[in-house]
Amino acid sequence: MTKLSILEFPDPRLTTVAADVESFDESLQKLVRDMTETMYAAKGIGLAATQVNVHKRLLVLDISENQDQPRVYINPQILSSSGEQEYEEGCLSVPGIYANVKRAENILIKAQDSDGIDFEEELEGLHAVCVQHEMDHLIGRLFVDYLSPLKKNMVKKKLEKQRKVAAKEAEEHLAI
Ligand code: QAP
Ligand code: CO
Repeated sequence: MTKLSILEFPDPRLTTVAADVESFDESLQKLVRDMTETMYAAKGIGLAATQVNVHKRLLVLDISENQDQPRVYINPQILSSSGEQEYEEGCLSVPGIYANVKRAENILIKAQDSDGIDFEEELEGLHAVCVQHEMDHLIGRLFVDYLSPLKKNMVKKKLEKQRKVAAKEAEEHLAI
């Protein structure tokens, strides 16, 4: 298995709109395994293909407490939604940043599994938030896009600063 690298905001590749998955072949199975491993290694609960620079409509998630219930949604579609909930979201592509986002409370979703078999699911709560967040990635949207332009710019600055500090620390480490 391969750990994939995760694109970070404001990388323009994160704004790419993904295309439908058409072949459910061995390379798709490997991508699902690699994405799941990458999500677990990064301590995430959800990951969309866009985040690993693969512009196909699939996402993986695991919202279980023991991180032992991986799920995959291929070519997901929301058939209906209702209600509203607000959740403090984060994102592996926006590390260290959290903000409240309002989304539907309940969704009815249709997707395919890794064999290309159609299924429908009714989701609520965190599971519904996670699928909506990951489906946004597939159309090039991030949770920070729901913030005001001012706040979004502050997020950009904070990430630049974090990366600068991390680079400097790595350099000092080498010098010792
Ligand atoms: C999306 O997010 C999500 O900043 C998945 O330093 C978020 O897995 C769905 C993470 C909230 C539902 C509710 C973020 C890990 C993971 C960070 C994630 C970080 C380390 C985020
Ligand atoms: Co995300």
